[in-house]
Amino acid sequence: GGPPGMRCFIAVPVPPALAVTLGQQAVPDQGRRSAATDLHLTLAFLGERDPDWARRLWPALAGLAAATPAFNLTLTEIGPFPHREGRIWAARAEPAPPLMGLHRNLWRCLEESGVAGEERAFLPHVTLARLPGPTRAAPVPGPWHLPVTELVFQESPPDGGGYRTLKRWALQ
Ligand code: 2AM
Repeated sequence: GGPPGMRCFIAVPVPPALAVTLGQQAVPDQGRRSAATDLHLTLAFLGERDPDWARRLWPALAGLAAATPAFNLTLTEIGPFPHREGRIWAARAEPAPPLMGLHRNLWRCLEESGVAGEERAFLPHVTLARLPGPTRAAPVPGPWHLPVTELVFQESPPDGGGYRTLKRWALQ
């Protein structure tokens, strides 16, 4: 019984103009491209959660967004990525202090709500394609610039892709 859980995560969305630019970059053969409207940089993957539980996080997340100045982030290169056994083709973001600070403050909020910290290290990236296996394609040097102006709370449907934005907060 009980309401079904939803798979969800908190992310920085990629604005449409940059999504178009990133969508024009080549991905390795047989890569399954992410839809332009799905591009994001995940700050916190929450896994399966009850929608009511998620809603109770929202005031703290609104407070965090309102207290965080917007900033620009450099995407340094596009290439293979160590997560998921190298089966991800992603734009790598520099671990700049404003991003790492936002990530730390977000996790402070989440831990106060009882969310256990993540096992995998935070390697900031925007996934552009999923690959059937590791690739030998060489990385493509950037830079590209990601304006970090919003946080989004998104639901990831079980069949992958087509994320649904449940809530959106503007940074300061
Ligand atoms: P990925 O793109 O590197 O696979 C929706 O699936 C978002 O949550 C994606 O950004 C995905 O990262 C991320 N995600 C999925 N499972 C995760 C996990 N166990 N730990 C951290 N992030 C995860």
